Amino acid sequence: MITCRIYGTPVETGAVVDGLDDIVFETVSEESQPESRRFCYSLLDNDIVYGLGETMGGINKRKKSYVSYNTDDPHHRQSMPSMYGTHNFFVIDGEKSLGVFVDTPARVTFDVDINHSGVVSVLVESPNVKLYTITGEGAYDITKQFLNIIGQSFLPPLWAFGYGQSRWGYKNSKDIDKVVESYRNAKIPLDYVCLDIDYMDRYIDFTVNKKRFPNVKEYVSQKKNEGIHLVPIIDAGVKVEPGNETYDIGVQNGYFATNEEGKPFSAAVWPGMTHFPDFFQQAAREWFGNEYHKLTELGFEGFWNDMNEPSIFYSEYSTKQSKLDQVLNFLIPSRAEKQEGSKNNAYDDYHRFYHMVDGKRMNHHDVHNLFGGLMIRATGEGLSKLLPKRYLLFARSSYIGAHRYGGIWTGDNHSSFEMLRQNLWHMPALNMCGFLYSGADTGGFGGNCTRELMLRWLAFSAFTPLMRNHSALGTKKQECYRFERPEDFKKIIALRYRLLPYIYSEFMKAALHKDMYMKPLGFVYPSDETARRCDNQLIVGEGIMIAPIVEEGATSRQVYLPEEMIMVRFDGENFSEKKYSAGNIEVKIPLNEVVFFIRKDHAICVSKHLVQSTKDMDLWDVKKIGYDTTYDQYVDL
Ligand code: MIG
Repeated sequence: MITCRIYGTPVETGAVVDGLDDIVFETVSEESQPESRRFCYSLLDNDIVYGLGETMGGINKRKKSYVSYNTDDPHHRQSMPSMYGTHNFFVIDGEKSLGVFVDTPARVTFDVDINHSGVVSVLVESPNVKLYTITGEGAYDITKQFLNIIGQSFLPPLWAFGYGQSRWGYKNSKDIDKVVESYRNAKIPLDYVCLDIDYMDRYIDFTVNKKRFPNVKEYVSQKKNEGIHLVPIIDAGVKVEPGNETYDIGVQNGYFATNEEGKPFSAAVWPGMTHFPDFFQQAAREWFGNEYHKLTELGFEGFWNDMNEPSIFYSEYSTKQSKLDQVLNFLIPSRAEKQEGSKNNAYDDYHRFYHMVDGKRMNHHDVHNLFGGLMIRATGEGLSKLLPKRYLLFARSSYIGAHRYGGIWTGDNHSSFEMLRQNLWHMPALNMCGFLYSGADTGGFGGNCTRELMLRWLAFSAFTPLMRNHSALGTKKQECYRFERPEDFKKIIALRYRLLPYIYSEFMKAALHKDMYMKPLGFVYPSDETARRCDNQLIVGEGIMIAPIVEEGATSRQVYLPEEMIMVRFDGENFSEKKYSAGNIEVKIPLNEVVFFIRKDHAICVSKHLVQSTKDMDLWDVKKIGYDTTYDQYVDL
């Protein structure tokens, strides 16, 4: 059962779109409105708090504080309060269970059992909020009720489930060719390569640098014939550049966010000074979404959206630089970022521009957490009009509801086992908030990735819908073929491809049935206390349990089997199966192997042959492994 209490006059966020007739709405009437509101929920000792999407920490969110205020902070650490997205849904699960969705674009702080308070305290920094509470039969049932009202996940094409290679630093078609050739030579499957900001002409959205990509249209189609999709990045800020069509149309029609004087607000990001599209206006969303035609006409079918918190280096108000500084920063954008205080200015700057929200001029700060998600919506709506088939889209900043238009990746993590564990913890929490298509920068964005870390991380990412190796400029290159014995990497990515009939099928089922694709064990075995406390294993789809090695130096690990299961080992060619009864087992997992478990009385489908790209994949050419039962494959190209 779902109840929604409406306080004040909340902004329509677009998160809840379905089942409205079954929700009990109550308007809370009051004489005067407070500036902020606090809601508290008491916890029993045994309660687990699940959810909160893209926040740091484990599967159980207890004993930490989280702040929903979309932030570009590339130094990921356990103590960071905010990440890129706002996903204000959590479930308290124990003897009784309760789901809570705090629907507001305002800043929200969640103190979850801080100092053993035994309380979840939610502070909303606005009088206006819709507070949904959901009761039901435990965490899984409550989450499914929530997924039912926020609408169906975006459906990516099959190739988006292939393996992708990316790196900030690929400059031109030659760089891309080298990457593709090296993967093909090493016989490591690859489906797409991402183009980071250097493909653009001076970081201007919807342009392609002609020197770096001379015949881009032919190039895109040539790569597609080789089974490789190219996936360009689009940033939120539109360069101030009279004569550029995107800029001109935006200015002429009032499609940009405005400053205190009502003129387009200027903030510096990669292209130098930019204006931010006012994604709160429907007309602006349509315009921006349609601008993608400049790229879809060249053959691109997939995109990633970055800097949509929005990230700000400095603004027309926070620039404290000499003319020379400004010129240098303009010429060398990376210099601008390093300027003292440039990042910290963002918080003040978020108070210095405005949007038109349902005909009302509103300060950005008050609707901050919605901005990124609305960019995803603009992009997704545009692409579904421009392309006859499914597109790939994943973005950095998001709000619940944006999952209907695209996926997300978890931003600038770094090369460490801690971040691999975080990736495992993030996945079910994101799934709870509708974001089924997601994944992390495999191998880590910042820092240098070791061979061991990359192999272990790939063995986990092999199960996440988005499986992309991405790294930052200046870090050690981490394409799989650069490490010793690339055949070990091939083995793991081969497993991903052999499992694609299952992964793709289970993803589609989860999306169409408004279900989760990756679940904590406690969702599936709620009355098993050991399963509930397990935070290094996950259920993937209906039939698989994974228990990856996420500790540095480990060569084996303990795996908890809540029920009898079949352990499957993949050696690069063959799947070997062995039955184990419920309980703890110690499992050796060599660096170049993937081990997973098939749940009792479940079967799964695997491809009989390995392909180098999903383009050559026959999803029906499968064999069944696991228990002697049927498997309903969902295939729709
Ligand atoms: O200020 O486009 O998270 O994936 O490689 C950094 C360059 C901008 C941040 C993204 C990252 C991307 C990088 N971007």
